[in-house]
Amino acid sequence: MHLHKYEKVWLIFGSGSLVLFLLILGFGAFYLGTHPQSHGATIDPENIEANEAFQRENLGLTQVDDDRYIVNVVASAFNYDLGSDEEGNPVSHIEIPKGSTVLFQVVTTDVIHGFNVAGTNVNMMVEPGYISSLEVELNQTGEFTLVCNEYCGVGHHNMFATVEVVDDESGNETAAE
Ligand SMILES: [Cu+2]
Repeated sequence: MHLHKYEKVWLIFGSGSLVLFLLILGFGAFYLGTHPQSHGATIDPENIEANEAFQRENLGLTQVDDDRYIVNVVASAFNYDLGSDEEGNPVSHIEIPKGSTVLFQVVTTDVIHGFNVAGTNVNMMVEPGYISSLEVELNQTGEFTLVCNEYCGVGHHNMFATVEVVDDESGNETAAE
C-alpha cells in the first residue's frame, strides 16, 4: 500500500495528538488525582454520619451568615435527603433568597448520582466515598428543579426536589423550611 507523504504526516500528527491527550488525561487523573468537584474530600459511604455535616439534623438548608447558606444533601436511590420539617415530613423544596452564596455539599450512600439544579451552574457528579461540594451565588429568581442526571436505577426519574430562589426585599424572610 502506498501512502502519500502528506497522508503519512497527517496520520502521525493525528495519532500523536491522541497519544499526547491521553497522556495529559492520565497525568491529571492518576498523578495529580484530579477529581470532579469533590476537592478530594472523602467520606465513608457506609458511615456518612461520622461527618457532622451529614448527620440527620444538619441535612437540608442552613443559614450560616446574612447571605450565606449551606445545603447538605444525602443522595440515595431514589431520593435526595434534605432533612425533615417541623412536622417530621421530608423536605423536598428549599427557598433561598436571591443573591445568597450557597455551598452545596452532597454525598451518596449507594451508587453514583447526579446533582443538577437545572438552569443554574450547579451540576455535580456524586460518587460513593467522596463529598461533592460546590459554592455558587444564586442571582436569578425562580423555581429550579434539582434533578439526578446520572442514571441510577429504575426509580431514577423520581429523584428530584425543587430549589426556589426568592426575592428578598422584605429583609429577613425565613429561608429554611
Ligand atoms: Cu438518578
